[in-house]
Amino acid sequence: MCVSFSQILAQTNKRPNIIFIMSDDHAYQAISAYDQRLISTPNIDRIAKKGILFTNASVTNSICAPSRATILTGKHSHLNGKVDNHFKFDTTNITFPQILQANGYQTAMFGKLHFGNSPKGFDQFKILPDQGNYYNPDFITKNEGNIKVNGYVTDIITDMTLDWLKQERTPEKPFLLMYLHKAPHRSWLMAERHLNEMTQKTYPEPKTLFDDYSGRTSPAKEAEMNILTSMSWAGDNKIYPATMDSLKIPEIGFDKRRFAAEMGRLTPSQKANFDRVYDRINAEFIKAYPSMTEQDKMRWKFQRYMQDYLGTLRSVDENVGRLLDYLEANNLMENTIIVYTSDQGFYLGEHGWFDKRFIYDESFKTPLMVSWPSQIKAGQKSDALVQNLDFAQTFLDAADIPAPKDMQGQSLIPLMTGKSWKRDAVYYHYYEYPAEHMVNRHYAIVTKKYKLIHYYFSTDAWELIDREKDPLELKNVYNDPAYASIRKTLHKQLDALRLKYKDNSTISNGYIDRFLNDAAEGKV
Ligand code: SGN
Ligand code: CA
Repeated sequence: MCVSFSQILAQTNKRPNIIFIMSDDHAYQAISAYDQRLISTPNIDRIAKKGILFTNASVTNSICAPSRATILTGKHSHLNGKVDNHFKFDTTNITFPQILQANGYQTAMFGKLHFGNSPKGFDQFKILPDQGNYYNPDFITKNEGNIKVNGYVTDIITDMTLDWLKQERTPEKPFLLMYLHKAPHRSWLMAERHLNEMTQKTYPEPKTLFDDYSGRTSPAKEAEMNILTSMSWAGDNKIYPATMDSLKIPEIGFDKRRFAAEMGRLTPSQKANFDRVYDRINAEFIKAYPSMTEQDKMRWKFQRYMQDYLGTLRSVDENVGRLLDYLEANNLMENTIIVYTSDQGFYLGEHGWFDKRFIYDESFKTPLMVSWPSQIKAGQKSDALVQNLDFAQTFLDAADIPAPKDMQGQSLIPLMTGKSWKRDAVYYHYYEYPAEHMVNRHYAIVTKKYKLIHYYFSTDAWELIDREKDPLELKNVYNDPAYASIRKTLHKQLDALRLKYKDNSTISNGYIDRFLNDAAEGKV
């Protein structure tokens, strides 16, 4: 006899708790469950060991707030309206937390949302305004107004999360807890306790650190996210303004202003700890700089970038461990779905880049692991083409609540519990251009074997990437006669996918007019 999932739920008579852990800009290359070259993340890896690790998870639009909007609504950006970071989320959208709350779930959110407004459907929230700050951050809270909390953001968000579990959770109800880190977002300020250790390490360079972008159409070369030419000395690499002045290094980007804004938040004792470490780095740099070639500078900046970026992840991993320890000690693992993911991936020097936005793997793909010991077998790995679009329906399915018909994802529950699940291709659309980092607009179809990408707006260019033969994604084979037939097939599939997801726009939602208006008013 075949027993359905809802029958199993009815038998156990207990809907699962859901803990959604998301970091901001966490590259899968920086999780040891995926890749051991850069950092060890034993606590995050615990989730993969207890459940399932996805090696082909991706986002529909690789940028922060749009990814979050897709997660909450289960809809692509062009339908939920949040196509970019600049404009507020449209709160007339129905989100899965609202549906869970209406169906008896207790709901809470702590950390970064980045919507420009407060979330609906939460019994409790404490969120960072906009991007938030690493040190002594402000929070917008549901019940206490705006507050400032002293300390380090990753520790504070975890404290809030644990306090809620200990003091506010109603044990009779299932809960949804969204635990959303700011780290490892730019400008990468790590906790004081990791400064000394993490600034003395050296890291292996990615194979494509010196990519010259010659094998692709113009957007890769035109983007402003190359570590050598777009990463700022002060704000990112922590080269102090006095050092820059003495060496006559020209500013890149926002540089000194952003640097001053972040550093200005530190207490004198925090500042002293930073100075102890960064003074040493500045002194070394002053000696080395005069004889550095451009290649040396790239290498030096890459190392500084990795030290600070990975430094912020040390506390994410420690704090995820604190949460998991609490859940284990309080018998809350068995029937709790725990997700660890990021709002998108990130370039850690691949193609010479930092940041995200592009559809090339390191930003298009995102880490994803899920545990739910009572339902999901431990130690699994899946290369299925799953997306952030699927979370809403997955959670509603787990709670046995029908999803609204206009959600566009697919529940991952059958896939994770060994039932049949199928998807041949996913759709991607990035819009935020012209804007910081200057990544042209593009939409694409991605299968396990190929990517067919259309860059439009300030250009009109197609790329075809053979993912199996060219895993580093260096060569556009769109005009190679050997790919004529696959190109034709992919074009057809892309047209069908755009129809299925109802995306017939290229210039979406008057975005460009709003952007230009804001630019004219000095808001961008
Ligand atoms: C900030 C960063 C950018 C980053 C965007 C979006 N610049 O503007 O490098 O791409 O956020 O990031 S900074 O100089 O202010 O650090 S997102 O994760 O919110 O989408
Ligand atoms: Ca992000």
